[in-house]
Amino acid sequence: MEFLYTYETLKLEFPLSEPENADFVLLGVPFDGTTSYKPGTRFGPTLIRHATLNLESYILDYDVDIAEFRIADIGDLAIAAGDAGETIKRVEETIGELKSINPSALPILLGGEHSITFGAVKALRPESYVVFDAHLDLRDRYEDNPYNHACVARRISELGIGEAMFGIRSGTREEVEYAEKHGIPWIHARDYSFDAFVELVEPLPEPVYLSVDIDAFDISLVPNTGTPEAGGLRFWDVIEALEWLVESKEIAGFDIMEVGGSGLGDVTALTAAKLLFYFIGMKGKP
Ligand SMILES: [Mn+2]
Repeated sequence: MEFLYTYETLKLEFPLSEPENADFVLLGVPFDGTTSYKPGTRFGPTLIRHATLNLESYILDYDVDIAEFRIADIGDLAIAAGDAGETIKRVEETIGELKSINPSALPILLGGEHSITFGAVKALRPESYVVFDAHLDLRDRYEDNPYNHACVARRISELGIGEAMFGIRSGTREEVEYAEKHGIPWIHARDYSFDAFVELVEPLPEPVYLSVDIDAFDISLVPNTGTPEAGGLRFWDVIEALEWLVESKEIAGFDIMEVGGSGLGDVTALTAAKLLFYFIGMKGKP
């Protein structure tokens, strides 16, 4: 199976399925064209895949071996360098192509900056958007670009998709006012709890698109990301929330975004890879 905009890259080490009959389909999006502070998320997909070499495919907590699951990796998207709008369009088309050949596949994006999530959401048209992020990302424009990474939640909100945000500790007064006006609930990282997560997500309609901006985690876990912020969430807090979510709601798509770095074995990529394996394990367990 060939996709219009993808190319081969480093893949997971265990046997992989073809996209036509996979339950999980990975797509890397090595784009950091609008990154405003710390470049390098273009290397995120490669760094995450490489970091998985360090991990056991057997997940202790769930007694499952994800190497036995049907997982495909369709490689990396051929991005349009510096052009977030065109890259988002290619993501939308590629996810659309994938869903046309395998409607039951769960797409998993590895990024790459957060702006790209908009392409996946447009292709999948979920009812709700649940995001872990340090940032509100509700700006109308940033640096004159509506497709900047700081605007992704705003673009998604404008599609009429309900949102809930967790781990927030950065935004502008205008973004806070936009969230209030449009009824977008968000939980500050210092106020985060499992109960607060369930309370906000339970009423959301399905299916849900789940996005993890890696900067939601405490900065010590994810020092290499586009816009790092101190004071984030613990790893197990996010895993616990995701476990409840995959049990309780239909998931349309999942992504792990804003993973940066310039060297193999990077802490940020190791955090992202562990999250990836846990997500696949909890979603695929019988
Ligand atoms: Mn962020």
